[in-house]
Amino acid sequence: MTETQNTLVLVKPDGVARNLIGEIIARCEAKGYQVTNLKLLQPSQGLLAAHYAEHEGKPFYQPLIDFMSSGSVVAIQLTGHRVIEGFRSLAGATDPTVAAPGTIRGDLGRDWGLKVQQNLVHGSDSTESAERELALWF
Ligand code: D4T
Repeated sequence: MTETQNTLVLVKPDGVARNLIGEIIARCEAKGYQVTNLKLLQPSQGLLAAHYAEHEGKPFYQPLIDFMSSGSVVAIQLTGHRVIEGFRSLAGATDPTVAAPGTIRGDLGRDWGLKVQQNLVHGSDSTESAERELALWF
């Protein structure tokens, strides 16, 4: 039997502004994952810089930081076997235009013609990222 995993899910400011917090959490719970920690916060520049350190220097970095600090974010610790991979699958591709129908980004997201994709959610991409990110946000 594999070990239970934890992942960090963020409902980004576009998801909060569009009143999709419940819809996004409902999809996680309907899949069978458990919400084991949750908070609504306005992330600081320092927290976002640490969270997105791997993207520093990329053309979408500053627009990404500006977007992520433009409103409230919901941080969720989601728990279950293979939840890191499972939530990435629920979220869909980074680019909401091509994210598969049935996924959060495919069903609820679109391109708004901005410098950064507003794609509703973040999900950790590995066990190392999940541990690092959960320690930052909780
Ligand atoms: P996050 O990290 O938010 O879950 O998204 P992904 O794992 O799907 O994507 P990412 O870390 O590669 O990118 C972080 C964030 O930047 C936006 N982005 C990304 C963008 O606007 N243009 C791009 O070309 C890329 C790669 C979207 C998500």
